[in-house]
Amino acid sequence: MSQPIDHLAAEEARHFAPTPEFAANAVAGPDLYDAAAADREGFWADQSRELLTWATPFTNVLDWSNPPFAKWFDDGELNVAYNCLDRHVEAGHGDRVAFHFEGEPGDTRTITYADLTEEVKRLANVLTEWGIVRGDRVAIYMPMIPEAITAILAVARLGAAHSVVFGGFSADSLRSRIDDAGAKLVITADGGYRKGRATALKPAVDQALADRGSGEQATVERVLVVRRTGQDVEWNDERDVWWEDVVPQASAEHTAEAFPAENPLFILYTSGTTGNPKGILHTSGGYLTQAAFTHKNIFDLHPETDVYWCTADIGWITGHSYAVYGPLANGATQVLYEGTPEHPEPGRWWDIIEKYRVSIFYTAPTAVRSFMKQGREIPQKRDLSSLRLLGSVGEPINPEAWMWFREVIGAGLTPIVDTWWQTETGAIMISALPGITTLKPGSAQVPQPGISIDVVDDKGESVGNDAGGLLVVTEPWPSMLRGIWGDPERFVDTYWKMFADKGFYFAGDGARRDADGDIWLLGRVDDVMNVSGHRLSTAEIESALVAHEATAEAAVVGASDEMTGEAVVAFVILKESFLKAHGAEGLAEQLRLWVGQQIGPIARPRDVFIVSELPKTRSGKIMRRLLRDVAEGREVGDTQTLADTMVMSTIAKQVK
Ligand code: 6R9
Repeated sequence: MSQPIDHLAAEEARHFAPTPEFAANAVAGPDLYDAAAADREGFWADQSRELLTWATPFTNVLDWSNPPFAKWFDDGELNVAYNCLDRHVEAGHGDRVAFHFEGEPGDTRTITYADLTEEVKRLANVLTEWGIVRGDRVAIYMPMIPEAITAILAVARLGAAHSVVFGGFSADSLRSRIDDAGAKLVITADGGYRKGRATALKPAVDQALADRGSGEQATVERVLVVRRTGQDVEWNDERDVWWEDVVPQASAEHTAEAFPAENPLFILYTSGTTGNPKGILHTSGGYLTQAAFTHKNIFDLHPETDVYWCTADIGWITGHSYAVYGPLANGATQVLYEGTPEHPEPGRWWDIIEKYRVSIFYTAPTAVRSFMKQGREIPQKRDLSSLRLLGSVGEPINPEAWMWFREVIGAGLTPIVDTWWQTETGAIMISALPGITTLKPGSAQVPQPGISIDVVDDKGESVGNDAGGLLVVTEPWPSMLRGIWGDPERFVDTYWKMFADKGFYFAGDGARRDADGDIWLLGRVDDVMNVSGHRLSTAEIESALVAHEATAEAAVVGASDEMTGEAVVAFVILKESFLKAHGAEGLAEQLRLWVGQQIGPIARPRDVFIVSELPKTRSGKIMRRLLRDVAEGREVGDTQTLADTMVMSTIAKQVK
């Protein structure tokens, strides 16, 4: 088979060139592409020198002598926290706001770069006293509060590695991550606020550290606890310490030591489709270079005037690279919000944008589609005129969701950057540059300057324009993962074996290039459906469904079928306004025919089920594997990573 994925959808005809005003003031110009094309490694070296402050300048750029184990800038030394904090204060920007914090109950704090630097220094002194040194691992299990940012940066400042575990994960998940990384310390809170309630975190930490069977070694010596909600907690006097009892008292003097560029910065666990979560390892100099570069250029950051808000939780890679490291390295002013978009009512995010005059807003398609479902009246009641750039990450954004985002949230004017990347890539790899690229709704568009991407067939041969295939990265990049913690073999097997002879990184995503060479993501290769020998992508059929006026969100899967091998089965959520006006009568059949008209009879779903929910991971990605179980009438598989475990029984009922 030469073409691993068929491409059926019609070309997107809507194109949006940057306005002359935007282009004239844009941070990134076409010279970036020229420089990177002329000398890729030299380009990254220049960017790194320009964007970061190195204590010991590097002379080596890339060491690729032992692929796939890369080293970037490896004879240089820097301190990552110094780059995010002290140097901005030294440059006279201490009074600039680093974070406008908004708690879910409505409490607020304004934290300047000077404040944050001081707080990180205090915590670094506490951790030093406790014996945390370069190379140690520290687990962070916290709500989205300023202390979480402080914790991340204090650990980085000491040259230790953090492992942030999303606060919504269970005690079991926390335990396996603490153990795999061999963490010495856990930083947590009594709890946090979500959906109008105080949720608990400390009990999960207690449980994760308790009841160890024989032979199990607990590596954790101390637990540092922020008092956020004031709820009662169990206390272990030998192990647990309140933040407020030690951090405010600690000295605010602390000199950042420089560490080698390849010093581990963090481990972040990501669950693949099979097996245990993988501890993705990122290091310092290359990671920070690409995080800062992409943040500045893709989000067109003007640090003196912009207010930037990335809605991702710090428990995900997007939170690491675009709510902590990239923006802070660039001296940006950010919004940090603790809670959910629906509390106390569905307009909370828009209230926050209005209140802080947010100018750059980075979120996920799942959020956009849930706003589409609720209706445009909610955002239209707020003043969103401060917005000048929107971003999307996490899944393909369907063209209709893209249009809605631009029209309803972006006043029909703002550019949208659809950014493709992964935990493993560390930073954005494919995206428009907003002052240069003519935007196409639904396409992630172009590799970033200095990034080499291709779409290939199973043999690793380029499929060329206007064809579908597998997305690969063909050259090492600065923020690439350096491995899987403790498992080099799995690192090689998972990402590099598929195209070993070519030395390509296999991302696991399907993609196609259109006639102009722009890249469209087609979904995970594991989710591709084989219907009568045609290999269909999830993204194209889902986008066709979302293009119908009734649909807010859709997921399709392949279910085994006697006639066709596999058949397309669709699960659709309707817009509330449509339901009210028309009801769902006859709609399933209409949607079947609609897909047939939009992209051809081969893609027409065998079944369309109207449902009220879709199964999603906690970071908002649709879990099609579980829908496949429903579609094939099987018992639903492992639902541990679901945000809401009740969803599957709701869907099962609606399908019957
Ligand atoms: C950053 C992040 C990575 C996977 C990736 C792909 C999907 C992310 C996307 C996108 C289409 C985009 N993905 N961004 N698909 N368009 N703009 O999400 O990291 O959680 O590791 O997920 O997410 O399938 O391979 P991570």
